[in-house]
Amino acid sequence: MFTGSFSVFLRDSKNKTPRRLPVSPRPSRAMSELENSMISIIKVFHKYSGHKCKLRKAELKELINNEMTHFILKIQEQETLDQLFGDLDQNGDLEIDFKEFIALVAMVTSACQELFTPAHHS
Ligand SMILES: [Ca+2]
Repeated sequence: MFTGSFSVFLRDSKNKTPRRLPVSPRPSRAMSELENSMISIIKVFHKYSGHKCKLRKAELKELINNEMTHFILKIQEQETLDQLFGDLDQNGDLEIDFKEFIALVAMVTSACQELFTPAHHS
C-alpha cells in the first residue's frame, strides 16, 4: 500500500488563496472509523472500476445498485442513469473518475446526515 506524504490544497472562500493541507497516509490497524470508511470508499470504487480507475456507465449503475440501495433508489431506467452519469461526468470524458465519484458520495452522505445525527434519535 502507498505510504508517503503530499499535500492537498483547499480554497479559502474569502481571499481565494489555496491553503495547504499536508496528507501523510500511514495505514495501520489503529486507524479511526472515519479513516477506515475513507479506505472503504476507495476500495469499493476500485472494485467496480478495475485497473483503469474510471467507471463506465454500466459500472456506475452496478456500483449504485449493489452498494448504495439503502440510501438511494436502485437505478432501473436508462434515462435516470444517463442523467446521473451526465451530472457526475464533470470533464465530459464519458467516464467517472474517483473525484467525480466522491462528489456523489459526498452529496448522498450530506443528504442523509440529518437522519443520523444524535438529536434525530432522541
Ligand atoms: Ca469524467
